[in-house]
Amino acid sequence: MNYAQRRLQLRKLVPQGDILILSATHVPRNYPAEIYPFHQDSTFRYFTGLNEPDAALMILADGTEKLYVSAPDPGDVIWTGPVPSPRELADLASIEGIADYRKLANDIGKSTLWIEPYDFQLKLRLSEWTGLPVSDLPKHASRELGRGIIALRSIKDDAEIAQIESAIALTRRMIANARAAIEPGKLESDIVAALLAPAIAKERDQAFNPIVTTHGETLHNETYHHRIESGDMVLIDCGSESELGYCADITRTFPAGDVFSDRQQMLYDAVLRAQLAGIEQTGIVGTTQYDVHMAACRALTAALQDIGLMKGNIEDSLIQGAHALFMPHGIGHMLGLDAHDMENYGDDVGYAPGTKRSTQFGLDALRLARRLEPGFVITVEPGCYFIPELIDRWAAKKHLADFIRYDELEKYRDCRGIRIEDDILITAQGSRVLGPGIEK
Ligand SMILES: [Mn+2]
Repeated sequence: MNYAQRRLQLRKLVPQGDILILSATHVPRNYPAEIYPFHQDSTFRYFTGLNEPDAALMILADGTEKLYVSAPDPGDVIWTGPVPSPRELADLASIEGIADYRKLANDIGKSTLWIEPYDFQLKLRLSEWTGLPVSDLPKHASRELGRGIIALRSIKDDAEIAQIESAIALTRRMIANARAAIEPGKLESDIVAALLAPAIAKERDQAFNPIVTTHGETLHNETYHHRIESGDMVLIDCGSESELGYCADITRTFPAGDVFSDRQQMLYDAVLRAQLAGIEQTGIVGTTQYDVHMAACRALTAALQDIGLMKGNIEDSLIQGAHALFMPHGIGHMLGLDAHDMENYGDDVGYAPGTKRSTQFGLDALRLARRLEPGFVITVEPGCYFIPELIDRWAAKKHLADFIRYDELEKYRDCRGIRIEDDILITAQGSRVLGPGIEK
C-alpha cells in the first residue's frame, strides 16, 4: 500500500488547514491495565499502515507531515519487550517529521481539521486539547475532511481488493468448518468454536462478532446458547480480517439436518432469488444501491406472492414498503477496513450530497443508497424473517393489508430467518462477486 501517496491525495482534496488524524487507544476492561485486544482506527491505518495506539498524523497546510508518538519508557521493556522507536515507526509510514504525542495539544489550533472520535477516551482528549466541551465536538468537526477521507477510502485499488479477497478465502474456510460441525443436539457455541478455529490459527481478527444462530429472525443475535434441534436452520453471518485489516462479510443459512424442509426450501429460494436479482442490478453501469435494494425487494415480493404470503400490485407494494415486514433492513453497505466501511462518518458515506435517508420503515435502515462507482466494494444481503412481534404489530393494525395475506402468514410465524450475503466489487464494465465461490 502506498501510504504517502494516499496522504498526498488527501492533501489535494482538502487543500486548506492542518489535517489531524488520530490513532485508536487501548480500551480498558476492568481496570486500566486489563485491556480489550487493541484494534486500530481504520482511517489512521489507511493513511499510515501503522498499528500503534496513542499516535497521531498531522498533515500541515504546507504539505509537511508529522507523526506524533510517545517515546517508549525504558522501564516498559520488561512488560512489552523491545518496541520500535518513534523514528522507526515514522520510517515505516514514510513520514518525515516526528513529535511527542503528549505535546500534541500545543500544535492544535483553530485551523486544525479533525473528525469527531467515536472512542470516548479520544473524545475527552480532543475536548481537552481544543478547549471545546465534548458536546460541541460534532459541530466543530470538519465535514470537508470527512468527505475527503470518504472519497479516497470508497475506491478500492487492486491491492485492497486482493486483501478483501484473502479475507473472504479464509471466511470460506471458516464457514465450511462451521457447516461440517452443524448437528442437532449441539449448541450454537459449538458451531462458533468450529467457525473461529481457522481464523485463530492464522492470528486473524474477526471483522465483527459473528452471528451464529438458530434464531435468524433476531437480526443481530449475538448469543450462542441455543441447542440446535432437528428441523432448525443455522444462520451464520461472519467475516475474518485480512493481514492488513480488510474485512470479509458473508452470510449463509444451512439446514440443521441434511436438507431443508419443503417450506424452508421455498423461503430459501425466495431469498436466493432476491440476492441474485440484487447482484444482477449491481452489474448495471451507473446503478444506485437504492436500485439494488429495490431490485432485490421486488424479487422477494414476487417470490412471496408465489408462496402465497403476499398479494397485489408489485410496484405499489414496493413503494409502500410492504416487503419490510419480511426484510426490515437495507440490502447492504460498503466494505473495506470496516465491515460497515466508514460508518463513523455517518450518511455522507452512503448518501450523495442533497439526498437523504428515507424515514419509511425498512428504507430507514438502508445504509448505502448512492450511485455505485468502479472500485466500490459493497455487500448484497437480502433476508426473509418471520418476527412474531412485528407480525402481530402489523396484523393488529391490518397494516398494508392490500399486500399481505395475514391469514396465511399466521402459519409461517415460527419460520424464523434466512439471509444470504456476498461481497461485490463494482467495475467499469459491471460487477464481480469477490472471493472464491462459497456454496449457497
Ligand atoms: Mn453485511
